Amino acid sequence: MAANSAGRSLFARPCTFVTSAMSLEGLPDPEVPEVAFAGRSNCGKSSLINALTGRRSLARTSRTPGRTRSINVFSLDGRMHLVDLPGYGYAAAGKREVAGWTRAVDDYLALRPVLRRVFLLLDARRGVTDRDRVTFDSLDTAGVAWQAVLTKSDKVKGTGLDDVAGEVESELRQRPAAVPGILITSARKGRGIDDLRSAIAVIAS
Ligand SMILES: Nc1nc2c(ncn2[C@@H]2O[C@H](COP(=O)(O)OP(=O)(O)OP(=O)(O)O)[C@@H](O)[C@H]2O)c(=O)[nH]1
Ligand SMILES: [Mg+2]
Repeated sequence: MAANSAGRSLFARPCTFVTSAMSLEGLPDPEVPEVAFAGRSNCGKSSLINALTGRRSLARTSRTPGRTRSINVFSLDGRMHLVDLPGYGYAAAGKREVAGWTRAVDDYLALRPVLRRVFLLLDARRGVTDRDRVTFDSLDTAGVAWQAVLTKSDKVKGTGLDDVAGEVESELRQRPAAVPGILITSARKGRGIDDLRSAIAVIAS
């Protein structure tokens, strides 16, 4: 089956909410392969899950940062889990709360046995920030395969997108656990969504 049609048929299956966990202990038994969506607060993780699954509000989104505050697991017809993580870099919530969810994300990324790939989302308007590099370091240290995804590409005009994509690619070349090649997406316009579905279908197969 061609990659794109495998992606489409995987994502034509029903996708349902499984659970919302504040720590590793609250997650389902590690039986189904998982892909997770990580990145700065507000970079578009939850919106991308909705675009992939064609569901407007499967994952909750918000215009203000700090919407997702726990590890949210969705099941793609029992074949794969899509995991929506809280964002990092959001300072407006209580210190203790931020510390709690940051720890949960760090534990998840380093210790989850069924985690097959992390999609590391970067807002195309900002590119890579120092806080993103902290997560790059953790993923490289944990040896988790990760792939960069530029989000909100509809917000960048002209050659700006090529510039940021080039900068991100040159950073990835220094990163041992990074999967080469970045995906350029727009949850709003649908750009890159089929490519991301295909990448996930390859991981599921
Ligand atoms: N223009 C545009 N806006 C987007 C896109 N994707 C997400 N957004 C907007 O960005 C804001 C944040 O989106 P979320 O999906 O909630 O971001 P998040 O990364 O899940 O945020 P946290 O849960 O707070 O970490 C919302 O207002 C979305 O509508 C996109 O592709 N294009
Ligand atoms: Mg979110």
